[in-house]
Amino acid sequence: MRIGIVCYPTFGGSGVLATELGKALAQKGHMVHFITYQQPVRLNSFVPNIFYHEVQVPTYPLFDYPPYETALASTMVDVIKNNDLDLLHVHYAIPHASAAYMAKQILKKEGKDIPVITTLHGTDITLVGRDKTYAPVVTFSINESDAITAVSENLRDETFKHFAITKEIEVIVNFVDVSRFSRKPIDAFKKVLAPNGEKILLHASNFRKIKRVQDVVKIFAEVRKELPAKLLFVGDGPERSTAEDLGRELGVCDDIRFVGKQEQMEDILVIADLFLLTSEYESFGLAALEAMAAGVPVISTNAGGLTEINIHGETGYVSEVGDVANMSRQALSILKDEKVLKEFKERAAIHASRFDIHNVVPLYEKLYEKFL
Ligand code: GMT
Repeated sequence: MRIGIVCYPTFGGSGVLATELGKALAQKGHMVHFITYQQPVRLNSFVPNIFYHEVQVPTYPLFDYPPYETALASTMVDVIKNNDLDLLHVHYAIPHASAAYMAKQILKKEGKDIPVITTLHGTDITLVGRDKTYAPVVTFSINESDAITAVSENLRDETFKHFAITKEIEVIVNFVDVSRFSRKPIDAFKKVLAPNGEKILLHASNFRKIKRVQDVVKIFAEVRKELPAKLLFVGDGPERSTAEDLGRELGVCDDIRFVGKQEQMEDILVIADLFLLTSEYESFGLAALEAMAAGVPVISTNAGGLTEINIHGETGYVSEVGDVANMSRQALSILKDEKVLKEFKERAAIHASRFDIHNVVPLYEKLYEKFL
């Protein structure tokens, strides 16, 4: 098949998932054309049947806001026509689904019917998409898609709850390449971060408000009172300095390392003992799944789709949003006992393998085939 993939090229979960999907499809022999405004971060090696088309957004003094959606729709038309694409798969509704609708209509006038598949990822529905400035366009363009998928049952339910959707939404869960994440820890790396064998807690996100990173720091401070530990913050974003300030206030800053945005997550996750995800909402929590694939148990909230991947008492524990005391107790109960920690690590890895790339990518292929 000749497939167009549209996504955000950044470190966010939707872009990561879309890029990994494209790479997996290409490895299976499909021709995959990425259409984005920048090279996607996970598209970092040469794959013969992957093509990359950058969306250029020319500026003009009149434009306070350069019209990205128009440029994207025009690029879609160009790429679909010149590469005779069979379908277009857009990730994250805003503005990808509406740009795809526009491209589809333009191509229809020229006699080509391009099927559009929209995958909903989370904040495009639960946060940004619901805002009344976007909602009518989001509702319309989702309904105009030939197929709609959501990354968790929770997101599917939320979509029906908040938008007047007239079509079926298929749940195709996010996936992880288990073989990539199940590797041996690099000892030297671990020694630099935890020279005295301290336990390593890790949080990875875009540090937006919804992630409640201050709760991560508070949990770490509680854990630190009882055992030697280090906290690794991966990623960057608006709440990073809040986390740093709080760490200083709680006297644990020296044991916190901010390592910024990282591409080689598999090397970092494998040295961690516990992954913390304190979000107010997560449609799925791909970062937690990647941690589990690396054999790292997860302490998370029970928000959104998190309970679909983090199984309470098996792969980690879940708590009410903001219940720092409970999450700290849960973290300590895992970290304090080597035997318990080992069992949680094993179960996390086993559970993650249910979401292995080889189980999920065929579901997308099956969906695509319906339109060919
Ligand atoms: O979490 C973010 O803010 C990034 C966002 C994105 O769209 O890039 O992530 C969403 O999509 C991921 C991949 O499907 C999910 O694993 C995340 O849970 C979801 N984030 C939220 O729902 C907040």
